[in-house]
Amino acid sequence: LDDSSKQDSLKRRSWNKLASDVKEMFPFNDAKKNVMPNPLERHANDSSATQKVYGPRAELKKGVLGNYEPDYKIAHGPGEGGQPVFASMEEKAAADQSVREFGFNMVVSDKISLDRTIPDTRMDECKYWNYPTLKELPTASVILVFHNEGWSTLIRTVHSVVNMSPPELLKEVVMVDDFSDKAHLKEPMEKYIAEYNKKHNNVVKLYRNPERMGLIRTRTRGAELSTADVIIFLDAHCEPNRNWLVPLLARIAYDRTIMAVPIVDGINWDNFAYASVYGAATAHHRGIFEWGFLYKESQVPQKELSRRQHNSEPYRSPTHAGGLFAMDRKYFFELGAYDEGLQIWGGENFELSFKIWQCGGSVEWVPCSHVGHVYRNHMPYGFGKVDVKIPVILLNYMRVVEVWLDDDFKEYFYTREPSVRGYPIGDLSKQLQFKKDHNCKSFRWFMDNIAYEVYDKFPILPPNKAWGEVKQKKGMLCWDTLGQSVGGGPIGVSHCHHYGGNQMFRLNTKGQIGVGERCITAPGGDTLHMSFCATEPTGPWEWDETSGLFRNRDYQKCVEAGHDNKLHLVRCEPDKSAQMWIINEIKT
Ligand code: UD2
Ligand code: MN
Repeated sequence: LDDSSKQDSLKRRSWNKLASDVKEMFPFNDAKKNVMPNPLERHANDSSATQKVYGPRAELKKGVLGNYEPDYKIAHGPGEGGQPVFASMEEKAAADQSVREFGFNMVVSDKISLDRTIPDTRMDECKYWNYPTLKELPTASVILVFHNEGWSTLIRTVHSVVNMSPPELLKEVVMVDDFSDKAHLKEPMEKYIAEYNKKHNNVVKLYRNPERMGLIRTRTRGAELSTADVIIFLDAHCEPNRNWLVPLLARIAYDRTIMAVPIVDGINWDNFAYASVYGAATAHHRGIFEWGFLYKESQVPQKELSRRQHNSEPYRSPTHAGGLFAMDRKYFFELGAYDEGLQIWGGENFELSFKIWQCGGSVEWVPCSHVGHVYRNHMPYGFGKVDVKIPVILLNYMRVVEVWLDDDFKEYFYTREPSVRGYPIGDLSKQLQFKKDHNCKSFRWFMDNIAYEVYDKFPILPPNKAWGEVKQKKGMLCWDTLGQSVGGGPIGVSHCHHYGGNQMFRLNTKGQIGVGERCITAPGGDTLHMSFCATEPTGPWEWDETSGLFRNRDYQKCVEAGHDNKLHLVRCEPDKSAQMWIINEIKT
């Protein structure tokens, strides 16, 4: 066996193990189930809580009380048990084409049953929880918004939602087509849904947008069209796991101002293998952000974990990835739904989370609810006609920042994204009025009490001394990351394009050079490289505006573009034009 086929067989072996776990994890009437204490008990003294203490699991009858475990037959076929599936050599061209078109390998997806089984990725504890009865729980509308999604991934989402949810709780699956133009999403889909509905009590409802609205506005529309107590958004390429629904609804039944977020498992875009993103499902993570508002996940701080008695209990999270969550429908609209000024994609997760936290609600991640999501290879769709000169995502972030951040925190965002400062972002009066009317708390309160680990992971940035393109004083070339990432080759120079991006650098007042969320270092004292930014936002860099010298204090050397068009540290020579740099601000 060569190395790669060895790895492959290892991978397959571990997947086989998972598949057999599926069987092992299945007994319903295990006597062990009596021994787990009841995690809902901790709320018994809380007057706002449902006062009930629920009985031990063994007394519960399947399908009567909240522990809904579907009849899960072990099936044999491609992708069953969440195993990877591969395209054949003959299929490779079609597979590659489908990846370009959808961001997923649809050739592989098409081989997998729409009702396939997946491994149970929950913590073992989850199987011993007692939940409210189906009658005590609110009903749910699952909302799937989609734009030009592939057939089998979209339809498998519908099937798995229906297969994995107690019919008593799943009132409807609301599909909202965001102006797709693919033929398979027209009549063929309508016909398919009509047939499917005959067998499933008309559970699926299909609506279409008259124009491209983007995922954020389409979700608000989906919520308007929904009729259940709770709305649950999922991306249109998801596979919910066992008993995913009840733990989410139970939190909302307990407190309607909780946004309940399932743990997102990964489905591979190329082979559709299903796996827990963090391996051991007991290591909890939660959603945070850096100061350019790139979404991040990191381990839940001990302080938060120890607020709970059981490791499978929900924990609070500053934010969430955006796609998958449950909320009381009325509460969603009481909060004003999503800001209507947010366009197409991005930032809406922060808008909703900050609004919830600052105005009295909370965001919780629920370890006993797992949902698989296919992470794309790339984003296959464009944003349609948008009248914005900066990236739409940054415009969205700016709206969130301007409404929900305090002035000092706003400044950290503009330090990280200096080129968008002052860009017109439209009317915010509705959002600001809401914040005032609801007496919402400050962002500092949110940071200090909820998102405190952000201070450690992403230190507050000192102001920029200069930012923009770093251009030769007597030449036409600019510093360019050349698309290098951390651990990659040296960065260099190329023709100045004035678009920012790979040519946008920031030198802060403490000597650190930033580019996007990364930093520039010269680890060996020669070439310059992309690296993770140090915990302290400081560095050895100095730029002298008059001489143009870019000096590294650690090595007492200066930056020069070599004949290889890479940036090098060499002996400083103040009169050498190859060492003279100017920094021009540019607007992206
Ligand atoms: C993540 C979220 C996604 C959303 C996004 C930021 C997860 C797993 N996914 O990106 O839900 O919060 O971040 O905004 O947390 N769609 C439309 N109209 C559009 C574009 C997309 O309906 O104009 C649909 C799309 O078909 C899909 C959903 O919106 O069902 C999310 O889009 P995505 O899967 O491309 O986003 P993703 O997972 O990269
Ligand atoms: Mn997605």
